[in-house]
Amino acid sequence: MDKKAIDALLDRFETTGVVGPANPRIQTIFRRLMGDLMLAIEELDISSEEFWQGLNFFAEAGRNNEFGLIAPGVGLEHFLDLRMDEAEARAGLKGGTPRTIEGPLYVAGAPVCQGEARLDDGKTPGDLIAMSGVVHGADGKPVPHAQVEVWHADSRGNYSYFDTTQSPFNLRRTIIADAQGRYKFRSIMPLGYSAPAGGSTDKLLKMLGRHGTRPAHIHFFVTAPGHRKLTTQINIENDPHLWDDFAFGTREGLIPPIKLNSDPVAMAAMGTDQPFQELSFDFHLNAAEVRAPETDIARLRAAA
Ligand code: MBD
Ligand code: FE
Repeated sequence: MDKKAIDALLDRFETTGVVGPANPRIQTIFRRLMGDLMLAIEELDISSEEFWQGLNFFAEAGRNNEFGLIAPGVGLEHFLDLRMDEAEARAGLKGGTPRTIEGPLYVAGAPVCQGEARLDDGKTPGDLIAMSGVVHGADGKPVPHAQVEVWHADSRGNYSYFDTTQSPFNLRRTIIADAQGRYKFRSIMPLGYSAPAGGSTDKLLKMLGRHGTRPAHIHFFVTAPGHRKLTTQINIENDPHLWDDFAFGTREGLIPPIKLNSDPVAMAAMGTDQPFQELSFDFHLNAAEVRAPETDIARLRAAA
C-alpha cells in the first residue's frame, strides 16, 4: 500500500460516521500518528501476528499501569526535557539548574517541614546522609521560603506508597526553605530503582537487550512565586549506573560531590557515632515571565 492509498483511507476515517464537530487538535494528532503507524506497518512489513502481539503488549502495559515507566524507559520523558531546554533557549533563558525527568513515582501531599526535615521514619535501614543548600532566584539572590519537594527510594531501590511495606510518605517531604533560602534534610542513602521484574517495561527492555536500572538519585520539585517550577534530580556520584541510566535522567551539573563527614561534633549533632555522607547542592530558578511553555506540568499523579 502506498502513501496515497493510506491518505485516502485516513480521509474516509474523518468523513465516516460523523455526528458532530471534531476536536481539531486531537483530529490532527490522531491522523498523523495513525498515518505514521500504517506507513511503518507497510514499510517494515509487520505481520498480522506481530500487530496483535503489539496490541496485547500495550493492553497488558495498561493493566499493569506501566506506561508511566515505559515513557522514561524508552527515552520519551528525556526527549520532552530536551524540547523544553530548546524552547527555553529560544526564549532567551539561560542558566538555572538543569531539569531532568520527574518519573512516575511522585506522591502529592507529603508532610510539610520548615527549613529542615528528616525524610526517613527511623526504621528504614540504610546509611545516614545529610543534604543542604540554598535556593537562588533569577536575580541570583536567595529566595526566602522557596518550596523544596524531595522524594527518593530506600536502600533496596523502592519508593514508599508504591512499596506498601514502607510507612506512608517515608523518604518524602515538602521543605519550606528559611528566610535565607536555605533547606536541609537528613535521610538514608538510596539505591537505584529497577523496573519490576516480569513487568511490561522489563519485558520490553529485555527484547531490546537493555537493563531497567537507574543510578541512585534524589528527586526535587523546587517552586517559588515569580519563578518557573524546576523538576530535577541529583545523582549519587560513583554509582556504577551513573552514566548508564535506563531512564536517561543523569545530566552534567546534577552530580554534586559527596563526602564522608567524620567530625565528632557533626556526628554528635546528627545523633550518630558513625561518619555520615554529606552533600551540598544549590538550586537556581528561572524567572516566570518568559515566553516558554509552562514547566508546572499537569499530569495524573498519585496522592495519598
Ligand atoms: C524512577 O525512580 C525514576 O526516577 C524514573 C524516572 C523512572 C522510574 C523510576
Ligand atoms: Fe526515581
